[in-house]
Amino acid sequence: MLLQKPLQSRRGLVSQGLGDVPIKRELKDRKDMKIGIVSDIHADPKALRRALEDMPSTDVLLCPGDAVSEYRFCPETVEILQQARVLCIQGNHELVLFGGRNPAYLKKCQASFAAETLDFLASAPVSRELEFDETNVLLVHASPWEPYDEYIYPGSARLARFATLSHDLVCFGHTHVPFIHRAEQVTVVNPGSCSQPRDQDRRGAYAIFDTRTREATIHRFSLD
Ligand SMILES: [Mn+2]
Repeated sequence: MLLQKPLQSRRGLVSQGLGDVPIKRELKDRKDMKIGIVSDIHADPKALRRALEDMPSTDVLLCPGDAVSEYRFCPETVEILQQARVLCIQGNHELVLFGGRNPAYLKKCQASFAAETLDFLASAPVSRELEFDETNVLLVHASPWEPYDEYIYPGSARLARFATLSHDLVCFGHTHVPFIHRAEQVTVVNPGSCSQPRDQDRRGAYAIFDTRTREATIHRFSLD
């Protein structure tokens, strides 16, 4: 059973989640920002570290879900996300783990790991709206529309619908297939997975969005 409704009201979102308020205040007046987007880490701290090392300098980092796996929580991954002040949402894997569908494993995690480490992801929202340098950003794990778990691949007929959103940038993951799409005024970015690519390219992936040019780029790095 899901604990939260995936897309929450606009007003509620910006104040939710750990670290959101101080970061928003700090970044509020910054111009020409680089937004780094890294997704579907699946409890692989080595791949996450590689992605962050490979990434050019950024002003803010976003993770649209699946930082851990429903059967493998990883405190090291969470520590990296906390240190880098990555703004996270929950993916389907966090929803299974924290939503009570894997109770025995959740109990084991609660006995093994610090509550604040678990809470970093357990208290994360399932969608988030943010604003950086007049760029309105929507972060969801798979899709902004019910049932919220659709797999949206490059070339999907669903992509046209993004033009109906009021955001400048929509980021999601879930498919582990990176791509950038322009639906009229809306830039759609799936950064792929930093650890488990599912396209033809065996390298890890992340994305950068530049608020000055409003251009997104996909970057690949070696996982060997
Ligand atoms: Mn995933």
